[in-house]
Amino acid sequence: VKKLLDNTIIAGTVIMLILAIYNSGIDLKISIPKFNLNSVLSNARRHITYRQREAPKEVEDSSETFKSTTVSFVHNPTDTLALVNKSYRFNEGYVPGDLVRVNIPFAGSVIWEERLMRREAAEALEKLFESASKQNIQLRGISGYRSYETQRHLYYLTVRNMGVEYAENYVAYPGHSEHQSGLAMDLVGPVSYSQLSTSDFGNTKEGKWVEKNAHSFGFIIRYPEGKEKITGYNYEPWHLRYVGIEAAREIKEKGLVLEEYIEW
Ligand code: DAL
Ligand code: ZN
Repeated sequence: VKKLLDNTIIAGTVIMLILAIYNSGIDLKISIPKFNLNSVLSNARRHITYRQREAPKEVEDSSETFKSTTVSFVHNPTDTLALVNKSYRFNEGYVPGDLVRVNIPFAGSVIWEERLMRREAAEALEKLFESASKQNIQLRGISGYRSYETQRHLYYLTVRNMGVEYAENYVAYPGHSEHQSGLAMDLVGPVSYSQLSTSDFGNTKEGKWVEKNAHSFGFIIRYPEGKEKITGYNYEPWHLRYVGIEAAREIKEKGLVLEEYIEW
């Protein structure tokens, strides 16, 4: 009995030590998020919401835009300049082959999948965050890679909660989202960690910093103000799309959107 007790005490001490290191933020050179029960529970809830609700076929078919738009498959899905929009879509099973966990701070309730991006984009975004942080700009990621299925549920939930018109202006139809490319990330600033992004982000000091500096790291504000007719979406100051430094610089200098740059 004494031996059993001793072993239990030793095992308990080891576990407590591991938990203490885990929560202390000591850099063990492995990327494990700090344990946060609220965040874990909220992720689990969100995941269950996504998985349990079956988006009925009628909801997907309710979109007038998609009934009237000619849709083709994305020509070059793995290219950093791949054009994904209301006219070009990924097939249902497309998953980028080089998704990695992005090592940046995330807003609390972000599911595991949405913490991923393609390697090149992830590395570029980490550099952007590093530079922002040095200038006292506190950003958080809220949504990176989204599978077809996640997008389908997001679209469905948005239609259900906000109506079809709102959904069409802000949420891509499944298969049509840049988030499926693994090259996009939505950001928030410290005032809205727990909220969804709003167009107000563009007026915050974090939003202004992103607008001014994103191109230096290869990112563009994909849905700018004034280009709604071309992009098909309302202004989204929070949605960054990785295109590489050269393209991002040119797009910014010439005031283009990706559709115009690719045709140009
Ligand atoms: N918010 C963008 C359009 C998306 O859902 O991909
Ligand atoms: Zn987005």
